[in-house]
Amino acid sequence: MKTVRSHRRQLLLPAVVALLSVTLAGVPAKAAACSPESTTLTLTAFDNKFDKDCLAAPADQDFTIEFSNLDRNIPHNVAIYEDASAQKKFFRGDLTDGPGKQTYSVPGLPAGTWFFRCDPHTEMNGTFVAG
Ligand SMILES: [Cu+2]
Repeated sequence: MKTVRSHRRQLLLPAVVALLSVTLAGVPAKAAACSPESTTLTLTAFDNKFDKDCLAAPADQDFTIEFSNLDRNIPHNVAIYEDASAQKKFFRGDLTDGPGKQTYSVPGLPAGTWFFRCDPHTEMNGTFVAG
């Protein structure tokens, strides 16, 4: 039993080290797709698309998203998650019936590069930069 266990550990450690170095070295510091300019953001949904694929807000500061939905009879929203898996939610705006407008008040996000989408139409999505 003991030999099997230590053997496993010997295999695991190099694998973890390899994974870490790929993670750290393999991704060049990519310039953010957009950068924060204001705590008042705007976003429009039209023809089942957002007009932006990148939103940005200062980290750790509450902000608003002035959301316009121009699609008649198609509800859209804006939700912000850690990543595209949508497992960790930062914010989920109520659905906005179209045509209509709604201002979302969003609590400050930690610094990082996150993900936003429309929940009913997950192909409507983009990058959210908090920095
Ligand atoms: Cu939608």
